[in-house]
Amino acid sequence: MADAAKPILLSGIQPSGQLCLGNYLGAIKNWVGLQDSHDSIFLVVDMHALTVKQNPAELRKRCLSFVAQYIACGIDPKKSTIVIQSHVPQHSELMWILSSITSMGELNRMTQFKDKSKKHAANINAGLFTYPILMAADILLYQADLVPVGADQKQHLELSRDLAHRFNTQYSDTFTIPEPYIPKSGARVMSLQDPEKKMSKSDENLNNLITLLDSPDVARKKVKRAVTDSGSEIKLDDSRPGISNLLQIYSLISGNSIASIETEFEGKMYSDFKEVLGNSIAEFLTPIQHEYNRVIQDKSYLESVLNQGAENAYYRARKTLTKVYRKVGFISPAR
Ligand code: ATP
Ligand code: LTN
Repeated sequence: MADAAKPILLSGIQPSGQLCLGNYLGAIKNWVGLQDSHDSIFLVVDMHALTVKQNPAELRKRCLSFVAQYIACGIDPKKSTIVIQSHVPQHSELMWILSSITSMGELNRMTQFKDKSKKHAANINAGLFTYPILMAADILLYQADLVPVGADQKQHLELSRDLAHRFNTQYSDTFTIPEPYIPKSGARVMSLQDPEKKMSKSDENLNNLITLLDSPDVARKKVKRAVTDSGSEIKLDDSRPGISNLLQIYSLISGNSIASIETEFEGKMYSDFKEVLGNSIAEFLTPIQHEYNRVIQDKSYLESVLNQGAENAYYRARKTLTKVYRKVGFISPAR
């Protein structure tokens, strides 16, 4: 698993809502593609999820379900480390150290904080504000070289890089400066009903997203209901975000280029295109769901994946944190 010759890759997803096509196309698809060439760590970031109100029983269930979905999408626990964030206490310990070198101004600029504060106006908690520091800790703790994420995480990654650089300069070389990996297409899949905003797994309107566990029929229906624009041409066009989004999704799922899809559907109607797209999404989801249903029932297998993941991650995290504590001037505890 930990292979010194390979660059280190790390990413994570919050167990809030249901994993959706946006999460898959923006992040998980690339995790799968990169796991052979990288020493990879994939987190289920349950501590991040607490920044929005959660039902404890559901959160617990969802964490396990996310692990099973990672595996069903093609993450192989024999090649990669899958970890639940709260299983490794060093994440919050490193966060505290990094908090002292992060300025309020830097956090104030984060657009996700602004967006989420608007969305959860009754619960603008300190965790929501300091969340990007925890994300930086997740990454720097494992000395990650590469972080595959969707476009919405670019700003958080820049902060992680700045903090790594700042710590290295203030003390001495300690952290690897992580590189973002943001795909050229798929980095921003848009909502089906409101294609001006991104598809988001915790959207209350489930018609806005296709989840990885939607039945084929539900997925087809959601595609059918998706907002398209006035006009009838099936063409990529910035002024028509609805059809452009569907085209991009189809291109990513089918592997066909946008140009070849435009040719395929020349002179056809939106409804023809939506039918083909709905079927291709259903076809894409079926084997994932089949594998998910197998894995989620095998509790002892999931437990062993998580135990192994936590053990491996803990060892690596402790190594970094020991170094960090020494550099900032903490005395090692007496044994
Ligand atoms: P939430 O609605 O709970 O905030 P989210 O769907 O925005 O969730 P995150 O947990 O914030 O998902 O992100 C997980 C990963 O999926 C990140 O790498 C993020 O960039 C990526 N991602 C999220 N939404 C999209 C999207 N619409 N298109 C592409 N990538 C996305
Ligand atoms: N902030 C991310 C989730 C996340 C993450 C990470 C992504 C938490 N820690 C470390 C990459 C690396 C989000 O998607 N909202």
